[in-house]
Amino acid sequence: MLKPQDEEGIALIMVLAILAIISVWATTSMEEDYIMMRQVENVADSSRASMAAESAIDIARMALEESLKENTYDHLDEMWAKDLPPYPVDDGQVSINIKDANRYLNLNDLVKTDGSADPEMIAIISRLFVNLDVSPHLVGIVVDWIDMNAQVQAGGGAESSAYMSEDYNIKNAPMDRIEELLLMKDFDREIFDKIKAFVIVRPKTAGQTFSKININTASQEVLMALNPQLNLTAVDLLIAERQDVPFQALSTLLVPTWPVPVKNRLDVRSDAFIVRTRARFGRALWGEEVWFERKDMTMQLKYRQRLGWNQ
Ligand SMILES: [Ca+2]
Repeated sequence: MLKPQDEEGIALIMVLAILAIISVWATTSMEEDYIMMRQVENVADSSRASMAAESAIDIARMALEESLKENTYDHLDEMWAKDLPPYPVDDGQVSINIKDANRYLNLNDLVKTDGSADPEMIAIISRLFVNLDVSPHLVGIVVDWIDMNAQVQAGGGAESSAYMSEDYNIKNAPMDRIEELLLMKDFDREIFDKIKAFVIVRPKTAGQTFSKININTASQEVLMALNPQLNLTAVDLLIAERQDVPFQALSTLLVPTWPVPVKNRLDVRSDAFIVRTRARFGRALWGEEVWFERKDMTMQLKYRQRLGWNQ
């Protein structure tokens, strides 16, 4: 049986113990409150960043639709094409970058709609690769990755047997992402980095056998790959010419120097645009990539995706 003073003693110990527990709880709670405050701040920053990115997309769409009203051709001197520095908003900043998809060569065009290889596009991409110091046998590897048959391309290709040691199979279907190149035989990051500024991956436009290349926006490298009859000097001359006055119709293009089949692939306007927005508020960074496709006088959103930190 406990004596009264013992009971007091125990009561005191219990009070002390409870106090200790409370003080530990209070300290962690203060830390949690601080973490909570940081979290609230982060959430506020990231929602501001996502809203800023959202507005940037709207602004990009307006700029693109405005340019549709102005003329029937697209060129690098138009408002949408200008590279603007990041724009300050409150204590954050937003940037918009718009590129037309028609300045790039579409790798999916290496294979026709019937699933067979397109020799003309193979020649174009091979010229691009050679000019970029990339082995042209890699073109055959891309063709085999996309085409539905299991026949290895002459001059170097790779069908399913080349991927036996991988934990994935050959695709035998159009590419969905440019990064698929990194899965293909003999490709590596260095080659990918050399070519990524000149090629794109997109589905074929309905009713078209290939994506058109805009002669007003295509780079020197793409123009040289397109036309085997134009050397560097001639392409630079063409670029200087379009800087003075953009091509408004294909008929104004120097007809004799362009082989007709290649000319069929050209246009003076673009039908798709890639918008990249980045917004930074506090610790939050929000990036998005959006595809717009021209439909009559409007821009239709085809897809949007969030960008990673390093994209
Ligand atoms: Ca194949």
